[in-house]
Amino acid sequence: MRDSAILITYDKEDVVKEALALCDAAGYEPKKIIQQKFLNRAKFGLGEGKVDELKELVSSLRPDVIIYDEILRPSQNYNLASTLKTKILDREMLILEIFERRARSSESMLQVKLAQLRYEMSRAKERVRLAKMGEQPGFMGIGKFEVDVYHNDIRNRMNSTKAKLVKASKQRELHRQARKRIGFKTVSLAGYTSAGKTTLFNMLTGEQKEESPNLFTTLSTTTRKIVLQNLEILISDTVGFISKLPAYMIEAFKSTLEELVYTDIVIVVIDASDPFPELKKKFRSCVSTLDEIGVNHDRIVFVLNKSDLVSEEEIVEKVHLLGLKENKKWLSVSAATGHNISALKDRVHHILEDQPILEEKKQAAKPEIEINYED
Ligand SMILES: Nc1nc2c(ncn2[C@@H]2O[C@H](COP(=O)(O)OP(=O)(O)OP(=O)(O)O)[C@@H](O)[C@H]2O)c(=O)[nH]1
Ligand SMILES: [Mg+2]
Repeated sequence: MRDSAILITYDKEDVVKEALALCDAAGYEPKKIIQQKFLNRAKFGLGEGKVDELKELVSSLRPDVIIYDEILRPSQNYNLASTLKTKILDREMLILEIFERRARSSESMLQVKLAQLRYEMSRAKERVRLAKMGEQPGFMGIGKFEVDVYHNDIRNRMNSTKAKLVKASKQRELHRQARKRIGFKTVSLAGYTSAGKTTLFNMLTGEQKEESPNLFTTLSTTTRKIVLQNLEILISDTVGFISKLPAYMIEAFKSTLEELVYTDIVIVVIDASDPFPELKKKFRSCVSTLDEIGVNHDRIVFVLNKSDLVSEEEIVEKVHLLGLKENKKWLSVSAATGHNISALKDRVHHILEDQPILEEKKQAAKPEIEINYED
């Protein structure tokens, strides 16, 4: 049976929809949704009047958790939890729980663990601060000395997890170099969660990786070889993005996301069937995540997916509103029906075919000694 929840979120339709999808993916069943204009008030996140209302709701519904669709500071979380006597999951913790449920590969499990430790660490720091101020002396029934021990323990566990991740990252680096030596070109699929990356990946490779309406279906990268005309290329499916993904989570998933920096083409998959405000929000969140990782815009191709659900005119209009029209770097496809997939393959082939020449030119322009050094 699913744990029951009260969901507190914003009063915007697309935000509620995403919050419900997150609850679903984490295995919670909201019994009641509370929509608010502001969720970032100082003491509780919510206004105090609303907290009183919540108290009554909690005593009648007795939810297992309260899901708070915003990032709460540790003190706000503490205030809410102690007033409502119920576990509070904020947006960060909820996303972490989903990642934990879905992680399969040893690397993604390590990444989730590191993200959880970072989350714990930020909380621990606040608790140490409160303990030192004497505001929360009985933190977990322990005193200041033990709080420091706890703090150090998290730090040690973080360091050992990081060391393991560094090893995994070096392994990836070796793979990348090997692929480069063989001369494979690489293409990666990126984009907001549920945009259809895996469906497109399956369509392009003939694979049958899990695709579903759930958020964060894919957490680890899968790579397959495909042949486009005369060119052998490696194509990778990657973890999806979401708005308000905390920086430390991007950090934890860095070695996976790093693939996007070294890949020849990044195909950013966009769900063209989303209403425009939602589409724009997701688009922005993708572009800023890619910027944060350091992906060069020149290597991005935007794919407006799910063209079977919307008219071509509507797609063109949305693309125009996103400001993509001018650079001709987009294509509409349907990963479900196969519409325009061959055009996408042609586009990818065309870009990749041109690239070796560019690279050779660049190398030829370098002084000889530098080439020797690089070898
Ligand atoms: N109608 C339609 N549905 C699609 C299309 N592409 C994907 N979908 C559906 O969209 C949902 C999400 O697809 P996925 O391929 O799992 O999305 P994803 O981007 O890999 O998502 P994550 O792995 O969670 O990041 C699934 O229910 C797919 O069946 C499409 O072209 N048309
Ligand atoms: Mg996927």
